[in-house]
Amino acid sequence: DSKRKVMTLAFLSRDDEVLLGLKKRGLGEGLWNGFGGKVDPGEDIVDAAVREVKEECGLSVLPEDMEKFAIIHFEFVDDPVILEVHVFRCTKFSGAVEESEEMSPKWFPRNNVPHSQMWRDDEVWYPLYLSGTKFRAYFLFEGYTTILSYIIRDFYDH
Ligand code: 8OG
Repeated sequence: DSKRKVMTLAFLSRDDEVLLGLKKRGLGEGLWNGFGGKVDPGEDIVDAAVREVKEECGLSVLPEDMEKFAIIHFEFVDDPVILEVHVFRCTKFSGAVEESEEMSPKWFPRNNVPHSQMWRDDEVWYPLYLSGTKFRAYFLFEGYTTILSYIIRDFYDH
């Protein structure tokens, strides 16, 4: 299915803080987000998540410490491409936080992230991340700021 783009997104946390990056270019520019990007052809999704975290914020995560908690599909009106985003939580990592060309990283209190400067859908599902719930979701966007409809269900439902 050539119209499906598989992507990763990882949230690293320590104590009561979560590391977000201010995106400096491309999709989501000007927004705070976890770290991630496109999975390369033939690349394992977890390996891609590890690679993107390293590239974008300098931290190293072992593949077994990438805990998948969500798969979110995004569709945009008048765009045939469906984004399939695999979302991970990590509490174990090593190295030092470094700014990259793509992201400017900063620790935030986990309970107080800047929702007005994040993707609109995050406000809907971020509480599930905080509570440790696994889920699947689908969001239909018009442009990049209007959610027309969405569905959230248990991770293990089909
Ligand atoms: O390759 P690039 O850096 O452009 O990848 C985009 C990143 O943004 C990737 O990690 C997936 C993530 N992303 C979306 N849509 C949304 C969204 O609606 N919310 C959040 N939190 N992240 C998103 O592509």
